[in-house]
Order: sequence, then structure tokens, then C-alpha cells
Amino acid sequence: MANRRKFLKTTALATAGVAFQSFISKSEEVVVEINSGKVNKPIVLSTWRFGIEANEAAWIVLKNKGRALDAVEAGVKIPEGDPTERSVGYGGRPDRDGRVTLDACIMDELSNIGSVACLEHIKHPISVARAVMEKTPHVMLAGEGALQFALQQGFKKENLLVEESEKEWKEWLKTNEYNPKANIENHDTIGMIALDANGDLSGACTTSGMAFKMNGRVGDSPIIGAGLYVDNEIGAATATGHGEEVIRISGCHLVVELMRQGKSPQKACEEAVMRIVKLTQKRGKNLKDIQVGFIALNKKGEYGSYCVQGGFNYAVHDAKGNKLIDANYFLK
Ligand code: SD4
Repeated sequence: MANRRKFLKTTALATAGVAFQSFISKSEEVVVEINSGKVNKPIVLSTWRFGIEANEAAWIVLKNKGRALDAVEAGVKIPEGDPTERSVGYGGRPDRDGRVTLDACIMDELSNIGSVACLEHIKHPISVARAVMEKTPHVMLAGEGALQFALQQGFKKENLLVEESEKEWKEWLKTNEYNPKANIENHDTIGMIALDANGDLSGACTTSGMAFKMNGRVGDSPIIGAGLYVDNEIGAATATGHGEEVIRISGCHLVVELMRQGKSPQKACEEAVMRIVKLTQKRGKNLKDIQVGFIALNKKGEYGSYCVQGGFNYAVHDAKGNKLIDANYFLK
């Protein structure tokens, strides 16, 4: 770690002359390199390891000067369509009744929003959310109504429950205990936020939610302001982890508002996580059982992340390449 710190400080000094600066977060783990002279764009961030492949798809749009909105939709469709990713889209783990129910939302630079909750049988809920945004007078459709709308729009009805997920569910039924653990079995929501070459922000978030949840349970991921928020004047944020905790503090809206007050994306994520930490303690709950991670990006292309406990990582793709970063965290 010492070497890394030294390297970062050296980098900061060496590059100061060309208007680059490095910021080292509290535990020296997260490094946000920003270009303070000009906007670092285009850039895309997404949650978890599979964000690397998702970013690649988004980058194709961004590097061709496409819209951030198109980039984030293309990006999150990668894990959505991958049956081996067990908590997003096709292949996602089912609820306690064995049903795969999906949550997703999308938001563009004009604050157009679209969302679906508890949607079944459709492989790409993010595209249904976009259709809600673009083709209806509403912003959110849930359950059967969302499915009917998707079918009317030409989306194909499919079985999303893959053999592996079904096996796990049958195994789970033996104990029938709902006890979501931090970073285990529940941790793969993809949230993606991007700043395009035009300087516009958009975001997308999609998930199968907490494994073995109650049927009808909706998490933070389809809720604008909780699992995702974009303000084209300020920045964007998205969340992963226990949705109930994110909703409790209107998490991503809070992160964006903190950036509006002048906080860096890193500091904004830290403060939002601290809000969760305090409320958890106040409510007499055990913080060890909770994981929430935020990622944030501002209009200058600066970014940051913070989470309750270790284990969360996120992928960042800009002109310098695509990399996975371990997020800094509160519980050491
Ligand atoms: C939810 N936030 O449904 C989602 C799950 C998740 O990492 O992100 N897990 O609560």
C-alpha cells in the first residue's frame, strides 16, 4: 500500500504540470484521477466486475460520439443477456416462489425517466424501461401491466429461470430462510452512469433483485432517486446492495445533491454511506449484515465510490482504458 501511495503522490506531482491531479481517499485505496484542466469525457462507470464487459459495449457508443443514453442501455444489456450472471436479467435468481422478477430504470440528460418493476419473462428489462420512458405518458410500470406493455412493444416472452438458478432455489427451499448476506448471492446489480462526448449524462440500473425475496418485492434499482439519479447540470450516481437501505435515504438523489453542494463524487458517496451507517446504528441493526455501494460521476468526468464494507468493485472506462477498482469502504 505504501508503494502505491508513493506512486500516486509521485504521479500527482509529475502530472501537475499537464493539469492532472490525483486524489487519494482516506484509506489510500481509491484513487480518482481527474483532469482538472478540461472535462474528462467520454467516460463510463459501472458496478461490479462484469462492469468491465458492460463498459466495453458502452464505450463503442461513446467513442463514436454517441449519446450516453444509448451507451448505458447497450452496456447493461451485456450482463442482462448473460445466463451465467445470476442476479441480472436472464439467469437471475428467482424469488421465493421460483419466479424471476426483474427491476430496471433509465434516466437521460433531460430528466426523461422510465422504469419497470417486478417484470417477468423479458430478457432486457432496461429496454422495456426505455420504452416506458419514450412511448408512454408514465414513468413506471409494474408486474403484469409491465409485461403486457412489453409484449405489445414486440419484446419476446422467454423463460428466464436457468437450470442453475432453479437448483439453488430448490436447495434454498429446504431451509426457506430469507437472510440476505452482504456480498453473497445478491450482489450483482448493474448500475451504469456515463458522460458522453457532448458533455451529457445518462444512467441505467437493472437487476433481478435480492435472491429469494418475497414475490412482489421491489428494490431500489427501478426507483429513480434511489438506485439511480442523473442531473445533467451536476452529475449522476447509481447504487448496488441492499435496496431497502438505499431507498431509506433516497440514496442516489442524495449523492447528486451532495455533489451540487460542491462535494467531489468521492466525498458525496462517503457521506451517503455514512447516512446509512448512522441510521443502521440508530435502528439497532447490525451493520455487518448490510452492504450498499454507490458510484458517482460529475460533469467534469471526476468519479468516486464508497460502500459499507469491503468486497465491492466497479469498472471505469475513459480514454485511458478500462479498469476495475476496489471501492473504499467504511467497515474495516
Ligand atoms: C436490490 N439493489 O434489489 C438490488 C440488489 C443489488 O447488489 O444491488 N444487489 O435491492
